[in-house]
Amino acid sequence: MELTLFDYYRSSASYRVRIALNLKGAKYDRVPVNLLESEQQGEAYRARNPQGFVPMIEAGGTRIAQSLAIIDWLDATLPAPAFYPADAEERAHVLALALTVACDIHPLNNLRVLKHLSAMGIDQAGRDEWYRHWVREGLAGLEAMAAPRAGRFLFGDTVTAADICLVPQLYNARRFEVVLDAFPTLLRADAAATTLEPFAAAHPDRVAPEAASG
Ligand SMILES: N[C@@H](CCC(=O)N[C@@H](CS)C(=O)NCC(=O)O)C(=O)O
Repeated sequence: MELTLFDYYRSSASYRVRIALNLKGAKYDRVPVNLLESEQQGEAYRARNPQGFVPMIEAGGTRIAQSLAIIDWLDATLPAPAFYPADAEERAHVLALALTVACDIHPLNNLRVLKHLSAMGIDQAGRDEWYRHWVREGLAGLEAMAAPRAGRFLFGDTVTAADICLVPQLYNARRFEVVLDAFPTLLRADAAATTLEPFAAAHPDRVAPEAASG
């Protein structure tokens, strides 16, 4: 099946989907949507994804938005390696970790939110403080939730959807110079995951427009 991913190299929700596609060994084409030029708001893109967000994937005649929906669809379509444990309670735990990033941390720091803070007169220092505050608070919760059951990765010794969400969030946190020392479990899982080629190949530096043009 032909897969076309509409994404932006630095978008952490897009980064999640690139990791997931690579883990499944899926071949896909990328169509970059430049968020800094507001292409996600343009008529052409909104005709494909009315919400005006990346990522979005086209698979045959189907379009799927929302990174966790895409990841779930990939998991149902290409079963190995599974992104969630088979046990129902363990699955719920992994999903809770993933949702902590995707629903509680990331949306507060989305581009449109930061732009709106700016429109309300909040300066760069204020926006940075907003960003760091919510990331620190969110990661503290994630650390406490994950630590008792973490192994090499965020849950046990196998990569799950939780790691797929964690790595892009920490990438983002580092860009905004959030101090991460208080989160040893998260740092351990991040270090283990980022050595794996499916994660490394999804990194923004590897897919940046400059990387593509050599
Ligand atoms: N819940 C969505 C969030 C998608 C999202 O927020 N994408 C960001 C980039 S990481 C975006 O397109 N932002 C555009 C904007 O804020 O205008 C998902 O997981 O796919």
